[in-house]
Amino acid sequence: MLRTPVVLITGASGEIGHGLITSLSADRDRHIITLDLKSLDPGLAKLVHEEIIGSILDGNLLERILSEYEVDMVFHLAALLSTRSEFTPMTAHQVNVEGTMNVLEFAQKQGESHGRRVTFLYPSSIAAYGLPDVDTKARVGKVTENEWTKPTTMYGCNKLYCEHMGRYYAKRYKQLAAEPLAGKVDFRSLRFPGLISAVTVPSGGTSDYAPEMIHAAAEGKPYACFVRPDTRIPFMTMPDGVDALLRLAAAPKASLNHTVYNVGAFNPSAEEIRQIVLRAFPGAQITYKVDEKRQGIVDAWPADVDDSAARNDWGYAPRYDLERAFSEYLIPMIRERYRT
Ligand code: AKB
Repeated sequence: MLRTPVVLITGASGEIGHGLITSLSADRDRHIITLDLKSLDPGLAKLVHEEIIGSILDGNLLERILSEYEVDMVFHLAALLSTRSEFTPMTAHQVNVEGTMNVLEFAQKQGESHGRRVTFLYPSSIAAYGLPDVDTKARVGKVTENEWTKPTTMYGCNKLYCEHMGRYYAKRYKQLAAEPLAGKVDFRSLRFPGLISAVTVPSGGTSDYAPEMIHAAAEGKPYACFVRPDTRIPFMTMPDGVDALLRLAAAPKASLNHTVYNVGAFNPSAEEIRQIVLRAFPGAQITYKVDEKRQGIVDAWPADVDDSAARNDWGYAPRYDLERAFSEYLIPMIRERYRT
């Protein structure tokens, strides 16, 4: 039983959790507990106070955590990504929507029980957008948070709905009750672009072609890219993604004019990524084998995002543009990772 404030990270063994645990654990006053179906890498497990193996769908388990800890911050990372969700839409809805509802309700009860606001960080996605066709996508360019939000995937629908649900908990929760109950959950969400990590490889997403291409080249494996060369969506490096989550978590509440913020860093086409990778790994075999169905998903995502609200409200400032992302982060670290 730990009655000092703790941070809960759900889905902690995934790609974002990896970087987040490392950064958060630098603050020794903050205890971290994690909840995931999969166990953490042993190096990360050492950095957390308790690693709980289990599901966000397990109400009894959440009750147990509620009784043992005073959680005042939640990073709710658990989710099924866009490609995987299309194969199992019911499971996607259970994990991405019902699971999120469980974790929001958990945060609400935490706030009611210890009396402090629970900061709730929710990574949403560019999948919340749905552009009707590639001509419109090319014409509109950067999108703001409130336009073109007609997602075309189960995952995108789940993310958009949960953004609304988070806002409901923060502002209107049980609005007809005698006592005011809203505001216990301080919901803050980022719409992430494709994230590219040098230390982990994603699985189950549709922006995966970029990280897959880079990691395959470094490993000396051939790679067939599943989208057309001219495909363009926004990306950012994982360190910038983790930094954005931490900055948004630390921002004074009064400075936040929105609950959901776009964040982006660079938006190369698939062919531009291929050319950079070929310069770094001249022998790499990168070809195209377009999967029209997955292509359709990426074609509905915006070519770029307008993230001026994040920059103005809480100082979002990615360290890596396209050039620096590859020369200072991805290429050197990935080379190191696969060095034999
Ligand atoms: C996915 O491809 O599903 C994710 C995302 C863009 O949210 N990486």
